[in-house]
Amino acid sequence: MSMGEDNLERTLIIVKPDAVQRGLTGEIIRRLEARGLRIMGMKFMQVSEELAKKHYAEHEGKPFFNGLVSYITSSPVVALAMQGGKGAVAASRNTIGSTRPHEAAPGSIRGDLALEVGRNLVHGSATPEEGLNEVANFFSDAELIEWERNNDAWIFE
Ligand code: DAT
Ligand code: MG
Repeated sequence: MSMGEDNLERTLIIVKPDAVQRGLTGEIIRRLEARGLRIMGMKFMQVSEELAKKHYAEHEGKPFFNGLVSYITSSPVVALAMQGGKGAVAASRNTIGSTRPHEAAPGSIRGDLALEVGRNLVHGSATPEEGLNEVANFFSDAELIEWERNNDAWIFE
């Protein structure tokens, strides 16, 4: 890899319960991987109520908070830690599309595959700082692998 690890950004991706139930797990991972993000951790898991409340702490007290927690804990998810160079977190958010799928651009995951905010298929960290924190909430260090992908030099400048 031609870039230092210091330049890498991390994002927590969650393939949410609706996406897993709809058989869209592969489609969602495919789009993010094809964009160039490199998988550094991945697991199929049931999100506990405790982890859900921690993950969505910024939304505590909002009217949709309880619905959000019950949605993310309603059925298993696939959690991924992904990384890329500068701007990778912003790029992943664009690939995911606007929070409210009916406003999401066609070509984005939500814009192509979802309609409603409470069934928006996928989570992605909003900033590099959020990415670091959220990945740490979902993955232990032992579950994360720093590795060199053979084609990194063709994706990371
Ligand atoms: P995002 O998931 O795009 O990062 P967010 O962090 O603002 O969006 O909110 C987290 C989740 O909360 C979002 O995926 C869906 C839900 N949510 C946000 N705003 C909402 C609203 N106004 N009504 C209902 N659900 C909402
Ligand atoms: Mg968010």
